[in-house]
Amino acid sequence: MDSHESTFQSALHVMPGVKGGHDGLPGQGSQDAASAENHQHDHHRREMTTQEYLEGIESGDRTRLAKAITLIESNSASHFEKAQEVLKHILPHTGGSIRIGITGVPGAGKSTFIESFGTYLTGAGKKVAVMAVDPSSSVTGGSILGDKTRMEKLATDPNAFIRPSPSGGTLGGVARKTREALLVFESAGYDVVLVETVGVGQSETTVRSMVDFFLLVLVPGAGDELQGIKKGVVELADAILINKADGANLIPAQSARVEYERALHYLQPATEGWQTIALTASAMTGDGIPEVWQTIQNFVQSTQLSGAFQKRRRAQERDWVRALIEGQLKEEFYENPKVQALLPKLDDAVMSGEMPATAAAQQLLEAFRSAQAAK
Ligand SMILES: Nc1nc2c(ncn2[C@@H]2O[C@H](COP(=O)(O)OP(=O)(O)O)[C@@H](O)[C@H]2O)c(=O)[nH]1
Ligand SMILES: [Mg+2]
Repeated sequence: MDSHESTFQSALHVMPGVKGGHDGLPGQGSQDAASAENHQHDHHRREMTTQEYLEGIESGDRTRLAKAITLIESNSASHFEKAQEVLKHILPHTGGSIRIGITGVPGAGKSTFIESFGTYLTGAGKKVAVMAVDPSSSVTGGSILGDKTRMEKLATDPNAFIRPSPSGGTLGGVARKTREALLVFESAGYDVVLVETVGVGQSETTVRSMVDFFLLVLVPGAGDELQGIKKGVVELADAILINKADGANLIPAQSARVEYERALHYLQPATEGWQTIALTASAMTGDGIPEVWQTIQNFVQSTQLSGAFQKRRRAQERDWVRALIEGQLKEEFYENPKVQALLPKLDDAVMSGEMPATAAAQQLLEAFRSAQAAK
């Protein structure tokens, strides 16, 4: 970890991500941020108790809140248990925020939008938490939310908290940590939680599965406006924001909005009872930003009234249990020594055409089951 606590208190309230294992589940001997923090700042090297974490979250003190999130992001087995204990206690105080996902290709203006939108919200008296889901961050060193200069005002805003993506490999691990951090922010009284992701692979679907409202940020482009973005992503969105609607881009942005609006009528809406809409804004000038918030408020009001809001949250909880189980099972399977011993041979046999894939899978599963039974 190259950053220290002073980062939290100094000009930029951007917290460091946590390096660690690859899966988001407790590992052995992985670098441990929570204890590193204690070693740096707590000279008697005493681990914080669950009670102290809970008081820290409740206090609203950002340094202590940061510690609780660091605990959640830790990959050590002992911290995992403590984190789960903390989560169990805060659970009754969660659920009160509006959870918003934001996606869009690099350069669309997500960071600039978050700065503008986040500042607008804190100006309206809201407490705003910003997180990112970026499974590539361990490779790239954090490609999203990394650009602090685009979020200068928000980063120093006492009512905003920016937390970069937890680093470490799999989307599943990053997703678990982000979801749990989201609960910590909610129990600490944050009103709006923004979760940013880039359009890579499955990460939009993952973020969609943890938020109430999903915003797709686009820029007006030349030619067919529907080219170049995956239709599947449009279908996840509750609103499409054509950003950079300023200067020479204003007119193209407005016509792009009309085109999207038309196209959206042919698509299945992402949320039951809500017609996905297209908006224009300029994250740079702030034009259209209040309308984005108004749209989200309309969405929340109408889906809460219809029950779609609550229904989605319940389904998300259920799906989350399934996702955790699937992740854990997969993990255990591939870490099983018998499977590890057999896998390369069977891979070769399948690739050389000596063995059908089904037979190879069967043999591996049997090896796994027998190893489990012998435990
Ligand atoms: N003209 C204009 N430029 C913008 C706007 N929003 C973002 N940009 C610029 O677009 C570039 C990419 O923005 P950034 O927020 O980093 O995009 P991200 O990769 O999606 O986070 C930067 O040079 C921004 O200054 C806008 O509303 N209008
Ligand atoms: Mg960015």
